[in-house]
Amino acid sequence: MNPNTSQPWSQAEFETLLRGKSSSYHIHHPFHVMMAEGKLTRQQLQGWVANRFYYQISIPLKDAAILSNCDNREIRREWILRILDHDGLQLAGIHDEGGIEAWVGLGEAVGLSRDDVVSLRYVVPAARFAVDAYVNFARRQPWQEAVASSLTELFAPHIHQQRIDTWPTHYPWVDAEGLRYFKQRLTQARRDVAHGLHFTLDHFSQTRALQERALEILQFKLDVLWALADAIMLSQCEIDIKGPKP
Ligand code: AHQ
Repeated sequence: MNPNTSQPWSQAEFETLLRGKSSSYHIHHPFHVMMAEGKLTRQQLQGWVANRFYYQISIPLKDAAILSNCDNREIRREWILRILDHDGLQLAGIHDEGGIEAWVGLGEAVGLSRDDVVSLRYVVPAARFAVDAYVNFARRQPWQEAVASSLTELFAPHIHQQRIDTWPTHYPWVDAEGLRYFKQRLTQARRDVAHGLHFTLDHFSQTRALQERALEILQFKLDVLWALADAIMLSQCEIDIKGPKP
């Protein structure tokens, strides 16, 4: 590692530092650990799906904010695919329902109604605040910073695969069709990360200060995902408040 704090790290060192933040990824959050170990109740799993829907429908708004701020046509041509992945498309004979529709299907697979999911009635305030912090970051910050914030997806294939591997055993009552979203993200996330990482390594390696800013941005987004899991766990776990009953 370059000991000179004014010189940029090499791109390989910089990538290692970005990937090194995996320890803060929400796969390690107690709620997701409980999920992977089969310890969630039906209601807790339903609560997670219903609250995460707000994150899913917010991703295209976040990506549209990046597009609206981005003056680079090559970047926009790649980035627009992310919106289509979630919103779906009907073009030249191709019909893709999209990830948001697949998440509604996940909701129905865990026993929620379509209206339970799309109405957002079960989304708790702290979950909204965490997600809105991410969307507003993308709206207000330079598009290059919003690109860097998407790199939590460096770690996403692992958590999607974990759900694909563990839910059938731990939650056999969930209709397997509902896992479609996780399966399609395995390839989409890898494509997104290849693009976002290449840009981030290149753009932010101009100076050490920019590289350190990219690490700070990635930590912000890791904290968004962690706070979202906090909100869901708090809303879904019985809290036995000691002391005199109100
Ligand atoms: O389903 C997810 C998704 O579409 C995205 C887009 C990307 C971004 O632009 O920030 N991040 C992301 C993530 C998705 N799913 C999360 C999960 O745990 O299911 C993981 C999340 C991410 O790692 O950022």
